[in-house]
Formats: sequence, C-alpha cells, structure tokens
Amino acid sequence: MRPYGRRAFLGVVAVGLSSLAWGEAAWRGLSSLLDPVTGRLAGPLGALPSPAGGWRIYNVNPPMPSFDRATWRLRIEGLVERPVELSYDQLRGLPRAEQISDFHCVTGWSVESVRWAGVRFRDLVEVARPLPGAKAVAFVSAERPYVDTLTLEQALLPDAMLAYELDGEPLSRPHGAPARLVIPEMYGYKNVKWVERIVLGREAFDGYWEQRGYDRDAWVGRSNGYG
Ligand SMILES: Nc1nc2c(c(=O)[nH]1)N[C@H]1C(S)=C(S)[C@@H](COP(=O)(O)O)O[C@H]1N2
Ligand SMILES: [Mo]
Repeated sequence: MRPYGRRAFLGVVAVGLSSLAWGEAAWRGLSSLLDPVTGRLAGPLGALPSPAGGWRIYNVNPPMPSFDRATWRLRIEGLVERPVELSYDQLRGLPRAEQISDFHCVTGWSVESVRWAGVRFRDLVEVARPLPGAKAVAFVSAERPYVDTLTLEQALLPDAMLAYELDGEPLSRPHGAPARLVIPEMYGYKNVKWVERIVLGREAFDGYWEQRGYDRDAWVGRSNGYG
C-alpha cells in the first residue's frame, strides 16, 4: 500500500469525525478495511467460470457475500446531514434508471451491450443530504477488504449507477447481489460488487486494486490498464 494514499484518507476521515459524532463508527469500519490483509493471495487468479458469455467472475476473498432480502441494508453516511440505512425495498423504490453499456476489465476482456437497471447517484446520495464539503464517494463492499472511491463528479456521470439488475434479472450473487457500482467509462475494478456502504468524504483515496498499482482514475483506454 502506498503510504500517501493512507495518509490522505485518514485526513479525510478525521475531518468528518471532528464535526460529526456519528462519523466515528464509519471511520473505524473504513480504517480496518484498509489494513493490509496478510497471508492471502488476492486477485484475478481466483476467477471462477462465468455463468454467461464474456463475463468472468472475480472475488478477492471467497466465499462471495450472500444477500438476505429481509435483513440487507445499504448505509449512506460520512459527510452527510442525515446518515441513512435503506432496505432493499427502499432502494428499489428510488427512481429507476436503465441503460445499455459496455463493460471492460483491465485484463483485456469486455462484455458489450450490458443492460443495467439501478439508481443514479444523484438520486441516491440526495436521500442522505450531502454536506457542501463532500467531494468524493467510497463504495464499501461486503466482501472485505474490497473498497473503491470516485470523486462525486465521476459518480454523477450520466451513466454511472448503483445497479440492481443485469440483463433484466435481479443481480445474481456472482455479479454482486443485490447492488454494485457501474461506471462504464472506467475499468471493471472500479465497479465494486456487493456494495453495502456508501461513504461521502472530502477526497478520493486508493481502492483495492489501486493500492496494488492500478490508476485511481481508471478511464478505459486512458489509464495504466491500457494495452
Ligand atoms: N467486491 C468485488 N468487486 C469487484 C471485484 C472483486 O473482486 N470484488 N472485481 C472487480 C473487477 S477487477 C472486475 S473486472 C469486475 C468483474 O465483474 P463480474 O465479476 O461481475 O464479472 O468486478 C469488479 N468488482
Ligand atoms: Mo477486472
């Protein structure tokens, strides 16, 4: 892990902590996520056979998280006026967005014309009322220690979403049930699966693959994954 990324992140979180009591729990959770995992070889080497054409299923810390519709909650917190927990039904009740977009993994495979449905981040983060200082969003996976961030500007791209359907079906467990980040402009590693917490902060920090050498701004064709 590059020390720079960790320092920058701890700075971000400390700001939230000093002004907002409830930020403390969020801080503890995120900071433990970022602790190095010892003794485990993580990565695409663990890819499983794909259920549908083109996809390869990645999971850095098996087994995959399982989803229970009755108890699952999505937390939205950090630099917000009103931290919230959404049930699956509440998530499904937010304005629905649909799109067709291509998906590119940095290792060279792509899936064209994927049909996604989900919620745009504008509609999602509005629920928690972001504070003016919020300029970045962390997406925390139920699969520890997978986490990644976007600037708020990136999250608000017109085709970025928190997706809950893939090709007309509720997101399957291998694809990140019940909800994953989708940002077609960026390589697959930014598209965090099994998202269970969305934390707003002041600036982005290095996520799982970025701590292992990939660019934080994972623009398809324009980042260090290109070629
Ligand atoms: N939680 C989690 N999210 C993840 C990954 C992962 O291993 N764990 N792999 C990423 C990578 S590198 C890619 S290419 C895509 C692959 O999506 P798929 O597993 O649905 O094919 O998921 C991304 N999101
Ligand atoms: Mo990937």
